Amino acid sequence: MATAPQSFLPLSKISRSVAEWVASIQTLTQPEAVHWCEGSDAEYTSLIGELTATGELQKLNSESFPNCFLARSHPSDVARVEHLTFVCTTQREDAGPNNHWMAPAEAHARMRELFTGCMKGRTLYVIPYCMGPLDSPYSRCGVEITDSAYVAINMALMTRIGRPALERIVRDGDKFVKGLHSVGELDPNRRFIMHFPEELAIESFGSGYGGNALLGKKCHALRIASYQARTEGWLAEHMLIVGLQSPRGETHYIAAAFPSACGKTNLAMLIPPESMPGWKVFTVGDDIAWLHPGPDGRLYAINPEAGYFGVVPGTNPDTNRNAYDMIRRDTLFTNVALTAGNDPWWEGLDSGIPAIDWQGRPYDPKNGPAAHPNSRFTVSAKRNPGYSPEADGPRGVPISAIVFGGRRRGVAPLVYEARDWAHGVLVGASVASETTAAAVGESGVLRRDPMAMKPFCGYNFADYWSHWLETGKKLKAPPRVYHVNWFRRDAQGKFLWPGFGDNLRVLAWMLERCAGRGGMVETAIGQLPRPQDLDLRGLDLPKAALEELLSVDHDLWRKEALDMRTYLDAYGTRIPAALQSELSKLEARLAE
Ligand code: OXD
Ligand code: MN
Repeated sequence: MATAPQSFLPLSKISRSVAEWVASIQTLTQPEAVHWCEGSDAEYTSLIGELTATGELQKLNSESFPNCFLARSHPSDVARVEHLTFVCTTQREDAGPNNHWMAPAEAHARMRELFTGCMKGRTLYVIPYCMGPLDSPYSRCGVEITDSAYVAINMALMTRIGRPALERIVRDGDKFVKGLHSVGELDPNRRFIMHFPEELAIESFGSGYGGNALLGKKCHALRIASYQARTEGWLAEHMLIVGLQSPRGETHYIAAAFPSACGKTNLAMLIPPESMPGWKVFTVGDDIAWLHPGPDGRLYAINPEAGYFGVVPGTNPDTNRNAYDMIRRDTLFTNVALTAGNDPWWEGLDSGIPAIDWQGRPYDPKNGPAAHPNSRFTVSAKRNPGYSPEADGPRGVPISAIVFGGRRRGVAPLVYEARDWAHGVLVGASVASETTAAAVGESGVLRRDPMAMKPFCGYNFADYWSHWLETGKKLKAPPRVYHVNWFRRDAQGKFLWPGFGDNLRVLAWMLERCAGRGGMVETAIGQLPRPQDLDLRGLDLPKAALEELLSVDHDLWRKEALDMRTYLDAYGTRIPAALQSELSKLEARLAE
């Protein structure tokens, strides 16, 4: 039911259910003060002021980086903690072999112990937020309670927070995700990120790192939302959304899933190479897509976020000009290094010299990189010069193609197209990628990361693949599905493909295919472009490199299919028959 804006009402009076929940958490955590976040600019500035006064934020050079600040986290709290992240469903099988599981009662009891009295002497911030445009039927709301002002300012940049979100919660019939967070003592031994999808609730303790603490992002918009999406008939995915306008003037939108720190932000903000004049690129989102079957039988995407929490190292004018320009003002940096002139510095910048490392020590290469490999920027999407005007629209954008990809030295070619939606689900389910610094643990280890959702799917992957297959059946015009690998290397370990802006050459082929024009060759794994089907004008790529990039080695692929079968076996009888049959068809084609 629509209600008039209630700007005269104190926030605590707008939604009785939110107020009651806040009161119960106040009793549990015993804070010194309670601050309801309005979401105004003045409030943001005042929180920044408080954090600067306590030294939690450091103001950067205001001439070169106006209104930019640096936060340094605890050195043991720099990434997501997948081993401490749990999905707590009543039945263990509903969380699946892809998740760590704990019974809800046990998880609540453990968390209650940690949260009891944990905010003594601290301020409790109440952050009502909306994931997605405030007026979109596809958006969903939540309220995060936290004792971290750093979290509050990050949430202000990353989501739509404050009074309008609270008013939307009332319009939604007081349905919202309850997210409770405390940094606790930042003790890795007292750290848990718990999800209760059946209760639409999150409890996170002991970490201030974005992916563990900004609960609107991975916890809500992926883990809880993926579960909710299944019950409501849509998909919550770890995907960027990008709009491409061709020189013919046609605009198409692509959603692309890659594991963390594999270049989603760069692809979402791609700058066309000079040798491809007339192309324009618009960013709708860089990390998460909520996908809904639309009334016309196409799939529509919204970006639930309103800002970017991107990996800083490697960002420079050649890799991502828009991101480089975007983070020169109004940006929060976490765990980057500093120059002597108080500018932020990171590996991959070709100007400036690091003087202080990410831990605040004088820089010494013996201590490792100057900026942490998972150092981050947080910035409003409005700062992106390529921000799509459609990103704030309530209807979302129609998706022409879905792209899956991983970071793989070999096996997967530069690009291939799935034969149809069901084959596309197998292609997505088969994604494998080398791990990165975005999560605690060894980097560079190859692991299966279906749909790039391994750390983020809030329920059993077998049920998730069934849901993907069912969603396809509801679409009259499903997107075409692709797999890409920008990271293939030669025998010497050198990347074969230049990547970044030149990835547009591959996307342009996909759009030609969607328009029914692009050429291809059938292979056992799907359809690949022939060299002449890719626009390679102006690109100096050796013929042998192109041949290798577009090659499919049947022996390696037979091993790949076998590995996939072993992987699927872990999901037992819940695996949809249609997925098994797609794998059998692939095996049969490879045996020919
Ligand atoms: C992220 C991640 O921060 O995937 O987006 O870890
Ligand atoms: Mn991500």
